Amino acid sequence: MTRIFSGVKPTGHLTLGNYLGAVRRWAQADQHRADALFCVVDLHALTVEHDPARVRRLSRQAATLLLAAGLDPALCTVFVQSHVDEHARLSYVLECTATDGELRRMIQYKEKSMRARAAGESVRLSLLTYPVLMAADILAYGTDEVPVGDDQTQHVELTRDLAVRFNQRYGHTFTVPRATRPEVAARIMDLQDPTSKMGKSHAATAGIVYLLDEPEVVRKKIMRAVADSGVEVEYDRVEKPGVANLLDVLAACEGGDPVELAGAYDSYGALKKDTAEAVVELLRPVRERHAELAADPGHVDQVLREGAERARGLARPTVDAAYRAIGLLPPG
Ligand code: AQP
Repeated sequence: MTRIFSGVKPTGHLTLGNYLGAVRRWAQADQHRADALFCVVDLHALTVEHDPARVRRLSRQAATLLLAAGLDPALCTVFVQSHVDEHARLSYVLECTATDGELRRMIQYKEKSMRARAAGESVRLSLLTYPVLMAADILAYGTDEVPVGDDQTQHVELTRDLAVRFNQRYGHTFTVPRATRPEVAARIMDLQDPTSKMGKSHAATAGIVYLLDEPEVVRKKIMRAVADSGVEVEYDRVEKPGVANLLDVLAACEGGDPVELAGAYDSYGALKKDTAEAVVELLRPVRERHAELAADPGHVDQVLREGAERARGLARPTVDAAYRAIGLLPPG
C-alpha cells in the first residue's frame, strides 16, 4: 500500500492556505487511498524566534484542527513529531549526507533568514538544517508520496537527493519519495500582498484567513482584499494577482476552473462577496468540530499517544538500518 507522510508546522494559527493547499486533501482523499501519516512538526517551529508556551498551545490546536478537518484516527496516523525520537536520530545521520551548499540554496532558508536579519534577530542554525529534519520525517517512514503545496517541493527534491545519495554510498536503505501537489490551490496568496503566499507566521494578519477566524472576520478580510487596477475580472496571475488569487480561492471552495469562473463576474465586489461566503461555508464545519474537540482534550491526547506509538514502530526499523548502514556500532 502507498505510504504518505505530510505535516504542519505550529508556527502560527492554521490558515486557509494550509487547508486548501494541504489539509483538505489529506482528509478527503489521501487518508482513504493510502497508509497515511500526518504530523504536527513541532521541532520545525523552533527554527525561528519562538515563545515556548505558544508553540505548545499551537501544537495542540493544530492537532485538534487536523481532526476537526476530518482526519480520522481509524484511517490514518496523527501524531506530534517530538513524541517520536526517530526523527531527530535520523536527522543527524542525514546531516552527514547533506552538504552546506545545497542547504544554503533552499529558497525558504534564504527568505526566512533574510526576514530574521531584517528584524535584527540572529539566524538559528536549525533554520539552515531544517530541510534535513524534514527529509528525516519523510524517509523514516518509507514514504512513497509527500502531498505538499508549491512552497515545499524544493525540500522534497532535497529529500530525494539525500535518499539516493545515501542508498548509493551505504546500500539500499530508503524509499525515494515523490512530491504530489494539489490540482487546485497549490499556492494561496496573501489577500493584502498577493505576490507573497498566505503564511501562518507572517506578522501582518489582515491578508491572512485563519481557519478559526469568526465568519465576520473572514468576510471583512476578503472584502478588503487588495483589488488590482482596472475593472475587468480576469484570471491573470501576473497583471492581476489579487483577482487571480480570489478566483483560485473561489474555485478551490466550489470546484470549477478559475479562468471560467472569471467570466461569470463583472465586478470585483461581486467576486469578493461570493468568495467570502464560499470561504465562510467551507470553514463552518471545521470551526464547529474544532469547538467540540477542544472541549475534550483527553480525547485528542489519546489520539496523539496512539499515533506516536504506531509511528515509532514504523520508523524504528528504518532508522536502525540507516545507523547500521552508515557504520555505527549497534548496541550489544
Ligand atoms: N499559502 C499556501 N497555499 C497553499 N498551500 C500552502 N501550504 C502552506 N501555505 C500554503 C501548505 O500547507 C502545508 C503545511 O504547511 P507548513 O505548516 O509546513 O508550513 P509552510 O509550508 O512553511 O507554510 P506557512 O503556513 O506559510 O508557515 P510559515 O509561515 O511558518 O512558513 C504544506 O503542505 C504547505 O505546502
